[in-house]
Amino acid sequence: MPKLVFATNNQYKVQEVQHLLEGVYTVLSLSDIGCNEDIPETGSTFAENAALKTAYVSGKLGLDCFADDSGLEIAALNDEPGIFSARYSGTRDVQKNIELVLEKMKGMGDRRARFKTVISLKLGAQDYLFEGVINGRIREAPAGSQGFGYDPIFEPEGYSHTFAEMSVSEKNSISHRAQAMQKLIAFLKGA
Ligand code: ITT
Repeated sequence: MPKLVFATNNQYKVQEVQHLLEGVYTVLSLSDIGCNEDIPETGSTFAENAALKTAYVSGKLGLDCFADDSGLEIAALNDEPGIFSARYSGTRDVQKNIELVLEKMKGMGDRRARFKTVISLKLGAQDYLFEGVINGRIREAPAGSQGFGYDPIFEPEGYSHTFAEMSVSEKNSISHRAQAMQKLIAFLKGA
C-alpha cells in the first residue's frame, strides 16, 4: 500500500482519516515518522496554513504528504474563530473555547456557522488544494461527547443533533474534512 504522511498532531483527525482511507493508503502521522516539532502556522488563511505544514514536511524530510487546516466560521462573529479556532480563548482548552463562543453569541438570533477544511497535498514538487464545507448552526448549549473541538455546539443543516451526538462514521459521511478528503482520494486514485 502506498504511504502518505498526514502532517498533523491531532490524533482524532488521524483516526477519522485512516477510517476514510482504509484499504487505499497507509497514513502516517507526524509522530509515526518521529517528527514531534510544532510546525508554525503563521498564514492568514486555511490554505496558507495547510501549505506551510506540507512545505515543512517535504522540505525537511523529503516525504510526500498532505495537511489540513480547518476551523469554524460563525456568520454573526464576522467568521470568527476561523484560523484561530484551536486557540480562540488564548488556550487549547476546548471547554474554554466553547464557552467563549457561547458567551459571545448570547442572545444572538443569527446562529449560522460553517466548518471549513482546506487540504494541501504535496507530491514531489507539485502542490494541490482541496476544500470541504458544511453549513449548520451554533446551539445555545453543548450536547454530546463524541468527536472533538466545537462538535458539541455545532448542529449541521438538516439534522436535529450535534456533531458530538453522531458516531464517527455518521460525521464522516457529511463533514467538511470528509468532503475535502473525498476530493483528495478521488484525485489520488486518478493520479
Ligand atoms: P493540527 O494543526 O495539528 O492538524 P488542530 O487541532 O490545530 O491540529 P485544525 O488546525 O485543523 O486542527 O483545526 C483547528 C481547530 O478547529 C481545532 O482545534 C478545532 O477546535 C476546530 N475544528 C476543526 N475541525 C473540527 C471538527 O471536525 N470538529 C470540531 N472542531 C473542529
